[in-house]
Amino acid sequence: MLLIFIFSLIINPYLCYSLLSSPLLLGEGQGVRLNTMSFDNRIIFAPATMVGESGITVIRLSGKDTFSLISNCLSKSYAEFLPANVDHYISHTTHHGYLFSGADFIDEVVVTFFKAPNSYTGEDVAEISTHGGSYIYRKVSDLLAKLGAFHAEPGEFSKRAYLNGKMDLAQAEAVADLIKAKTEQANNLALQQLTGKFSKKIKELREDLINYCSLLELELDFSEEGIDLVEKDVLLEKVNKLIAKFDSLTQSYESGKIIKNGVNLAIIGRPNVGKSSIFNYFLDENRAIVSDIPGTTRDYLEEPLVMGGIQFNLVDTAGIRETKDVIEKEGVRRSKVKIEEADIILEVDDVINSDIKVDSFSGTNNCSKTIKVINKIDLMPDKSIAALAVSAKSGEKMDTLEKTIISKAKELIGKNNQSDVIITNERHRDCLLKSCEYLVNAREQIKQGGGNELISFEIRAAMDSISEIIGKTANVDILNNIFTKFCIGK
Ligand SMILES: Nc1nc2c(ncn2[C@@H]2O[C@H](COP(=O)(O)OP(=O)(O)OP(=O)(O)O)[C@@H](O)[C@H]2O)c(=O)[nH]1
Ligand SMILES: [Mg+2]
Repeated sequence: MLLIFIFSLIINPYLCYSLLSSPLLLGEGQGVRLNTMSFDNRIIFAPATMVGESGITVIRLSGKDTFSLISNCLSKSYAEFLPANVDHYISHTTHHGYLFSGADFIDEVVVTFFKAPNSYTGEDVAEISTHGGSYIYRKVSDLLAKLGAFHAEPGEFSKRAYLNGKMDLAQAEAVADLIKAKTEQANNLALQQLTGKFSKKIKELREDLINYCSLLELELDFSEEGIDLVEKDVLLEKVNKLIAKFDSLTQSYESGKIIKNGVNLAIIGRPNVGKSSIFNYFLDENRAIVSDIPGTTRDYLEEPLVMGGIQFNLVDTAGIRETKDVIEKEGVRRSKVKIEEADIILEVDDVINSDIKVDSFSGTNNCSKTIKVINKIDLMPDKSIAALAVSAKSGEKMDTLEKTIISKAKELIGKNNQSDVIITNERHRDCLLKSCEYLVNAREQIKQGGGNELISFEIRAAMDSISEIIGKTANVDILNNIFTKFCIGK
């Protein structure tokens, strides 16, 4: 057995090489395999900062002939167009100049040059800093279009970075996550993905799969000689371990999605108990209408909120009661949808009628995701109430309620977080699930004494699915779906 192991180790590098250069797989530094991608050389441009009343606007250009385009509009003098020596500019240097459209002076600018391949996209990139303001942006935008550049699509710079091998697909997705991050935790997760920690984990799992495939297929080549390279018991154990790893990664998505998208916190309860008052208290503004008329909130309201470093989506719902009013009925129906979507439910009652239970809908009472709270404690002279009791009006005990919500959210985030790397992306979770299904099939094949071809087929399929995460295999639809969600200019 030991000899076989050593033998397999010796020949593995060759096998890995031959597998990696096969049409199915691509190894490091070999770019990406794309089904129908056509990669254009147009110069693209977009604002990289918000356009409007601001100090400056940065306009980013990328593409093969970017520098010659700049040389057609950047002047050393503002009195007349004296072309700047763009060809002599060194990469990563910034140059002051004047933008001209023909003989018309447009703006005094600073341009930073990044020469391919040492740029974000891997192409020649220029970033023009103009004065802020939408009029100037429009003038510069018209000028660039006149000189042959095209408005970039959302995420087109990052897409080019990916296609030019500057980052893998998971890293490109992390760029969008980083921009959208509103809390330190979300920011850290995006950074973990951007710096390649997550991709490294995926590559390690992929390497394991490649190695198992290699051995199985090599054994097939030696089948006539009757050489056994793979002990099926050992392989079964390894596949079991891999399935466990995939499971724990997949489960981490439950935490990851909450960190990235926020904890859905729904405030529910009978009409008039003070749900909207609690909602306004947490937001510190009169966002929802509050009145003593039961049934004031008709449609739900949703607002983002950060508490204790955690992102929440705070939802105020219509008071739940039996009603014949068609509009209120619809409000109640929508509230119930929001209750279903909630990660944490704040079930509110008040001291006036706290014996009346909110049980006209199913599945929320006594559930671990529910926090029960009694409002309007200020109206009660005897405050020896057992439950968590607050006053949205006076603010009494509202800090205790906030702490309770934060600790419940932390519990929720920590619950499925046993993996050293956390998944935050639904696409990655789906690829892992698919990959895991193939591994389970492979396990069945091994158990039933299936041939190497069948086991190897399943493992290869598992490998293909996991490769999609980092974009080793990807088709144009997947890429479009990913990059169109980016903002313009990134
Ligand atoms: N005394 C007292 N009154 C409160 C408190 N919180 C809310 N109220 C009053 O209770 C009434 C109802 O408050 P809302 O916040 O509109 O109640 P709601 O649960 O959103 O009601 P609906 O939208 O109708 O379901 C208003 O008159 C509030 O001023 C509180 O802590 N103490
Ligand atoms: Mg309300």
